[in-house]
Amino acid sequence: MWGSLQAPDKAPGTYGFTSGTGQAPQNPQNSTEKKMQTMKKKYQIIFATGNRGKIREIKAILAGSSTPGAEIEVLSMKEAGVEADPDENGADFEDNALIKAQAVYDLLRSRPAPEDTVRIVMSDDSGLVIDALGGAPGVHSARYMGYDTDYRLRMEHILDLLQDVPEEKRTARFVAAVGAILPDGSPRVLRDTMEGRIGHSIAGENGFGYDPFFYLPQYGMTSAEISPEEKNRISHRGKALRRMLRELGLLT
Ligand code: ITT
Repeated sequence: MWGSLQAPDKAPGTYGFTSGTGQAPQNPQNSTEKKMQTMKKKYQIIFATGNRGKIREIKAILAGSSTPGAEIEVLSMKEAGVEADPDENGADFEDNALIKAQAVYDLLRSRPAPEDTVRIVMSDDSGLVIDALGGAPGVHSARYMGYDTDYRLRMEHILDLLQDVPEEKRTARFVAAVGAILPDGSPRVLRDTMEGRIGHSIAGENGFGYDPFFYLPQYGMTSAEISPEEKNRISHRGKALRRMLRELGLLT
């Protein structure tokens, strides 16, 4: 069953799905809609993350993506009954994304997915890259100044570091590497970014982490001030996740 996910000759979003077009149904009750319901292939995506801000965004992004032919259930690792906390010692976002996904994949080995369900373990390794700080905090974003340090303190500290940095040099980006371990154990990973600047103050209640000082010039607001829907539409996470689903044939 899994081979089909990797088959390059299959059109995206059509795995295990027969639309029934081209042939009149034998039984009028057998509507195309009914067939779609009964023939939808089940996928379970388990996200190797313990970050509540991330999983909230991931679920909203996936709920807002139409996936014909597939019924997709998204669970955090905790909801799937496992918890992994591997050493994120990779050289870059991609390495760390695969380290996390692999750890959860390994823990789930002893608990096979239901017969009719294709299970994919995914992960998101992300961070804020500030050009004027030589790319910091980068892959260390979560642990910058200590895991438990309030984000307001971290942002105030960074604003202090950047106080003499002119507007045009305050460029920054959020980066997200989305990893996937397919049922046969093969890895996939890709990254996307959201470009912006470090603002001069902290504003907004939406999002999480460093959003309140990440200024988006095209909106004149921070990524904590735009709506969650808008953030998911343009964000590093939204773009990387949708691209991964497209590459797996799960999104048209
Ligand atoms: P998991 O490893 O359990 O997924 P984590 O928070 O440790 O959670 P990362 O190592 O990928 O995850 O670090 C990502 C950090 O980057 C995150 O904790 C935030 O500080 C920051 N970050 C990433 N995406 C962000 C976003 O959309 N908005 C604000 N901050 C973000």
